[in-house]
Amino acid sequence: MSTNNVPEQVIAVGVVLADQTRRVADEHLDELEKLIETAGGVVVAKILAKRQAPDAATWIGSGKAEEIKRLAEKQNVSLIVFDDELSPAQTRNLEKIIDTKVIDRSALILDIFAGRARSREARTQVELAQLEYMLPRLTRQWSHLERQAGGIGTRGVGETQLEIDRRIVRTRIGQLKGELQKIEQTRYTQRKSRSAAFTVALVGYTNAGKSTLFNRLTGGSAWAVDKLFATLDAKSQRMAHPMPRPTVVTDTVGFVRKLPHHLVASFRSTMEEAVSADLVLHVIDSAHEEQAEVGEEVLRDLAIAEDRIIEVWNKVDLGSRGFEVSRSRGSHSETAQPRDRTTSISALTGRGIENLVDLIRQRELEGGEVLQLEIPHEESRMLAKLHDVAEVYEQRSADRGTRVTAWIPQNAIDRFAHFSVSISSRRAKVG
Ligand SMILES: Nc1nc2c(ncn2[C@@H]2O[C@H](COP(=O)(O)OP(=O)(O)OP(=O)(O)O)[C@@H](O)[C@H]2O)c(=O)[nH]1
Ligand SMILES: [Mg+2]
Repeated sequence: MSTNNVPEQVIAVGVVLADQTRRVADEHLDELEKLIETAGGVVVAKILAKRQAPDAATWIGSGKAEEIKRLAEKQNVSLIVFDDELSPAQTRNLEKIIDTKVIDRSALILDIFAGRARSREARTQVELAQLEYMLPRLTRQWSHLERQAGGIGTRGVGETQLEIDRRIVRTRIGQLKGELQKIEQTRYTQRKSRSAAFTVALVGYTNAGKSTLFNRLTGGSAWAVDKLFATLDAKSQRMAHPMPRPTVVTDTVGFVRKLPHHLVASFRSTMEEAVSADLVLHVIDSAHEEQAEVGEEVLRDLAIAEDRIIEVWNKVDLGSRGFEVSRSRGSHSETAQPRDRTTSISALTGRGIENLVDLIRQRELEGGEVLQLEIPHEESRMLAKLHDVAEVYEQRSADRGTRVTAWIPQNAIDRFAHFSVSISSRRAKVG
């Protein structure tokens, strides 16, 4: 938004419709303010317009727009940001009345993403989303010019230019889509060739504490700050705690209410990849219970089975609310095998982390069994195979063979079961 060091003065505008409560509208406007700050602006006024229904031409009504114009002049404001998505015509009408640049929440979020994207993939995704957002709005500058130049005679030229512009944008969109496909393909191949590590993805609302938790689990140094969309690139690292299996944790882009749908479409493959993890930790800020729904919706939309998700209520150091919430929400498990689907932590202080790590350990072991085997010396090929597919915890040579304690994935158990020297305990476990 601002390129120099002087922050832009901004007015944030929201609407309370008849079926909405003031509290929710205020919350949304506070979040918009945070987004504006993240983009480098300073909010000098927040305006909530009460309406039965949005105004077709100006969204907030022309009277309210006039009011904003006066305020903008007085406060030296250079940008008006609307919390709701405006149509290209509404933006145009509002700019005409207020005589100041007007953007909506989508444009603001795209701007933040554009400023933050680092990897080639993220940059490509953001540019694609920006161009898709821009395409239907291209008429804008030209309609201004057309009016200035005076209709007859100039109109044809303007339209031709507009068509050229549109064609350039469409061509670029096509190129970007092709590039993304290639990047995805490479990533897919890399993933397939990676070792059979257990994967854990951290997902959740922006600012919930995903990167803070990521750093705690991996000993890493992801950027964790009180800003929205601090993380734009999925980042993976080995778990630092001793685990039953090699474990890789992935930090991801946060969600936000009313995320521009072009952006959602662009980032979908990254999200899909992240949530193809063995386990998804849905990180929720306990002080913002309402944000949990946004995350749940995204997870539902990505078709993640509920039993692959653990709800992690974070920031419990700020109050005890998270504990109560997680208890009441987690109690109604529908599967035959009820298990811990929710836990509370403070990623900042470390409270509850050991418990969470234990939950992850439990999940890692679920897909197989820990067995004690004795593999005869003449079957050394089987021992090599075991090392390929299993996690070997202990191994020592005995008289007749090699004694091994290992976690073996379910689909390989049949091949090794007859070497087992702990059949009884295994039966007990299965039963
Ligand atoms: N009090 C408290 N603050 C926390 C806790 N966990 C994270 N925070 C703070 O919350 C802010 C956001 O944390 P991040 O880890 O960057 O959040 P994120 O989910 O990665 O956010 P995005 O990358 O923007 O989506 C930072 O200022 C953290 O210090 C916690 O358990 N307690
Ligand atoms: Mg982050």
